Amino acid sequence: MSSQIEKSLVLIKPDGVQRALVGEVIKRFEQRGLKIIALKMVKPSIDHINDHYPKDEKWIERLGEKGFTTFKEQGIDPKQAMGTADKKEAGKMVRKWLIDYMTAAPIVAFVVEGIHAIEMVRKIVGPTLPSKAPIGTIRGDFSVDSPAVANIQKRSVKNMIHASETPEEAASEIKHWFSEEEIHDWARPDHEVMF
Ligand code: IDP
Ligand code: MG
Repeated sequence: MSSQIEKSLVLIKPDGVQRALVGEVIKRFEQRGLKIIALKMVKPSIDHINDHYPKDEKWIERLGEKGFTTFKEQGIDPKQAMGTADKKEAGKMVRKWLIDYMTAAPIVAFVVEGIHAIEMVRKIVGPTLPSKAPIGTIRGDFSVDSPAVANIQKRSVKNMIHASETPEEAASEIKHWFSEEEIHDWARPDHEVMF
């Protein structure tokens, strides 16, 4: 079983903290059987967030593309709404808004450990865009934002949570946010009943 145990990084973004939903969010991971093994509140610097998010072209283009997909569905002209129809240009703009959003106020960072934790956490959180997130997910239950509004207002989509997407992302993000001494090894006795 131990080879299936993964670690994932979760951030409760400023909107989640300011809306006093920290307890509600943490509860959802704990009740699923996942374990919190590190946790802190931080007001991150611009540099820290800039290094948290990938800088490669592919990731930036994907960021631009997410909004364009919604624009297309809503019949919005990206050039008129954002001043560009180029996904790389749009991605660069969104990345900057994202840094503004993530550095505006304190966030809560934690590491979740458990079976298939990376995929499990993403399932609990829901897809990136709250407007498309199913009810029952954190994003679907507590947020409604869409690029159709956010990109026109020149701000990031407010979706309450960051969660690692891949094992590679999880490993580098955990290292970026926590030192080894801040990560704790402890046992949940209820796991003996659960597994
Ligand atoms: P994720 O947070 O679900 O992993 P990513 O694609 O990695 O999603 O995007 C990082 C963050 O960028 C999102 O959580 C969201 O806050 C913001 N974002 C993504 N797409 C858009 C967009 O089209 N407009 C504005 N903000 C966006
Ligand atoms: Mg991501």
